[in-house]
Amino acid sequence: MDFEAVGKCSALHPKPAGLSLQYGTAGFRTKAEQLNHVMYRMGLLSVLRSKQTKSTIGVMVTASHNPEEDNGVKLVDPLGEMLNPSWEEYATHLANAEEQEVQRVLAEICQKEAVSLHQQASVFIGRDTRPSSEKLSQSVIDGISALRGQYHDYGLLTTPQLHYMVCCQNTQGRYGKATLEGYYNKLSKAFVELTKQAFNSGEGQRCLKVDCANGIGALKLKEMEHNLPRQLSIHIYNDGSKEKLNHMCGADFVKVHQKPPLGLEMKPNERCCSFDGDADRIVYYYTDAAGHFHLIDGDKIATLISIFLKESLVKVEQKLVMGVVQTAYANGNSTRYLEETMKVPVHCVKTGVKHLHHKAQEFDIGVYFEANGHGTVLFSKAAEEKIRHLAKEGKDNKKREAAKMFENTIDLINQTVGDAISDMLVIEAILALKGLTVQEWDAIYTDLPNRQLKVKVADRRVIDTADAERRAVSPPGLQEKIDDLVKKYRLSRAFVRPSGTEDVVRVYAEADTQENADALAHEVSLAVY
Ligand code: NG1
Ligand code: ZN
Repeated sequence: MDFEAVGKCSALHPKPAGLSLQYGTAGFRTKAEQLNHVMYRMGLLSVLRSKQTKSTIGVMVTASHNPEEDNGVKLVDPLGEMLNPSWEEYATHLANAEEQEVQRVLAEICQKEAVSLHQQASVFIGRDTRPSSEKLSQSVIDGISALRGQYHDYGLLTTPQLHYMVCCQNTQGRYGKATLEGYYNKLSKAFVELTKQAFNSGEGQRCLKVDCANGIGALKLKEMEHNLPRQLSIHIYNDGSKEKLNHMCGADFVKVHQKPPLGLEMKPNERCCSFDGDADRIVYYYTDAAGHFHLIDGDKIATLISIFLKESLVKVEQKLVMGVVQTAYANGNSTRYLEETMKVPVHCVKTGVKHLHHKAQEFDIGVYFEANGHGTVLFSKAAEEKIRHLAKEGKDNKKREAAKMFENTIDLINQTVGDAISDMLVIEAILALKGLTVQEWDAIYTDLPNRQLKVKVADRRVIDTADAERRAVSPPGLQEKIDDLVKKYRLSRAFVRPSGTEDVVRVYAEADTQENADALAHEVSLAVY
């Protein structure tokens, strides 16, 4: 194939002079007005990746929890996973190529990856509700069309919905139907079945307030709501009709500031949750009678789900190995609770969903969550088959019924990536089944007080880390300084790492009291300069 059409069209999507971007942990992210060329080129790259894998590839236009003026793009691999690391490099290379080099870079990728240009290409596209997203996704389409790829534009989707569509398409429907209706039906059917017992026991309505960050989550939750049992009464706030996306609301705001979002009024002990801007993260929270705010983050979500799955395993009498995967940001007390009380193996990996996902694949049941609320559960093929077989053919009635519940849990979980809607339904089902209030869930263990800070430095790449980002190996002397500061406090821990999505260094500290965690974070941030 000649790349002439690519060249012509490329001129319509010019790269701003001198601009260099990197495909980071969440794809490309920056100010929306700088992304036209990146979108076009990711359209091109998705066609090559599709030809090479002989599968449908996804392209999602979103900047998740970042400000409304930003945007971003990431590619989704055939089974709904994040893009393969060597292709991340091609993405960076292609995005930064000067106009006249684009065709050559494409040819190089084709040669290196033995891409057969005669192969058909198919790409699925989704986008969030940012004002810039529609135009930018049109640039993706221009790229796909320039290489004569086929595409399906789903328009507005949550990020995890696009991952789901791609996975369904490439597994010939075994994972579900690659339509929004298919997604809603799969999840709501599993939820209805799973909660039948709890909801039919005559208990009143269960209310949940949901802050949708003024983003796509509101639209999609509204589309799904009527499929859910009326015993779960969902109240949507920050639906985007009044305020700006992610502004003083959403999962990231609530987690980082440890306070409620704007636009959602909380009465004492009401169960509330927040999605982020593309609905792949979720955190829960409530205020107690004294007006104190309590955050229930990804670590506590992972713990609740792990407890439920462990109990389910006992009921079906299956010896499947379960593991939990966390990052350095996991609260120290969550790790202790999982390891010491629950006796579940816990692994710490580098920040970024792809690292967690990869590690979780090593278990029969791999639960992974970032503290910020991004996470899901993976079931090995063998584990899933065992449970489904038992649910269908099990001789023992009790065990068969337990296996059916387990099967519904599996179907309710979006295994391709963290999914706020799916995670919310899993949590609501578990709380209803176990008859737990939000306070009881919160009380499973007590979080160590902690603080996260951002530090602007001249070049964040001078910081290099090891041991799943828990230690700084450069610049020399920094780790020693951090060690000395940590020694000053009780139950303390601190680390620094360069962000993969923002031009900042992140500082994390925990200690016995909030004052001490704040002081330690502050002192460590001074050591970073
Ligand atoms: P960076 O900017 O690399 O810290 C943030 C989150 C990650 C992950 C990515 C992608 C924290 C501390 N970091 O990465 O966990 O979610 O964004 O969105 O929350
Ligand atoms: Zn997100």
